[in-house]
Amino acid sequence: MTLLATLRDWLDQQQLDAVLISSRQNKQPHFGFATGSGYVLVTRQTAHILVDFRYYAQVAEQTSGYQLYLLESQKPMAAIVNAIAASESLRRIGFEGEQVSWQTGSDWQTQLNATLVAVSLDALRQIKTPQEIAIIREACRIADISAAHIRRFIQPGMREREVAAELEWFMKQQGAEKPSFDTIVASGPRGALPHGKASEKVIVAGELVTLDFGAQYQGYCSDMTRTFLVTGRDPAPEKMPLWSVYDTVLTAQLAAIAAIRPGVRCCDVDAAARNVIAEAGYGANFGHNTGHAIGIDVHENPRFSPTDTTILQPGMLLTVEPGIYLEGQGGVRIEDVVLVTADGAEVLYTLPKTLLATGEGSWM
Ligand SMILES: [Mn+2]
Repeated sequence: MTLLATLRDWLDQQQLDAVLISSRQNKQPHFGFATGSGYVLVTRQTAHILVDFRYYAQVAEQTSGYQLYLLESQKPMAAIVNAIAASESLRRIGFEGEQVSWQTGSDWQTQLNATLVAVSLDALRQIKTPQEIAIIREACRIADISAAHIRRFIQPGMREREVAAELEWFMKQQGAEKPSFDTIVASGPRGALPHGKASEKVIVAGELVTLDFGAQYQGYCSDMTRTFLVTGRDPAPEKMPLWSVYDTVLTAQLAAIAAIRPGVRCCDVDAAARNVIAEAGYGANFGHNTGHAIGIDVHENPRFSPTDTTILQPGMLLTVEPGIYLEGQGGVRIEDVVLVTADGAEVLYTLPKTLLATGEGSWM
């Protein structure tokens, strides 16, 4: 079904006459590019895009099937929407309550001649179209080859920040528009920080280093985590316990992937990973969800969490990223992006998940 047909089915279900879309992420499929500016208004019969001068030409070139309006100070959104509402007798208009500020929502309530209903459109993005899946595959391919590159690049003595810079530069060379989020490089004890953004810390031989990063490609995100062993000398004996931690995280990650197929609840996939980690005695050291859906946003719904009962369907894309974090010692996380297929799951990365050493001539 097309984007507009899907939206109109949803309007029926919600008993709405129209929906006013204002968020960057929900406008993107209509505009064909990402911007915080402008609006999409979809009614039962017609579809409209309202943009200012900066975007008008690009929208005119990239879209079809929408009536276009130029937003100007004398012709603001409310005037245009009120004219459409009058001509089509629109009474109930949905708007993105979670995405609009209180101030904006209050203004709209006084300016728009319709009953405004706060809605969320995010569920409509859960099942990706074949075209979206193809784009995300490319975003994942960029992350995958960048992970292979950065593994060879990392040497003891480098700063985490230098590694992040090389990784982000390389992703752009491969076609990424930008990183999907601030690159995480967490080495040694900093590995205990699940979101340890790259710092000035020098990477030391024998440490583990966790890299969590992603590429944005054509407005869609990838998200990937690998934990490597920094070479230079054999790991110190006191680091050895993390080897079994690594094994536990990998076993948990594979168990979650094995649990993914249509009809399964998200919370059951979370449990598959969480049980492995709990049985190994690290339940308290895994304090986040097992994964999240991904697409236009890095973090979308549903989640592989203990409480999300969403049923998996083909075409959903989610991450699987269990981790174990030991304060003062370090941590391990391994993350893939997984496509829910007709009968199971497809991992979109190829880099091996066995513990790999850094450096060109690595011995593992
Ligand atoms: Mn993630």
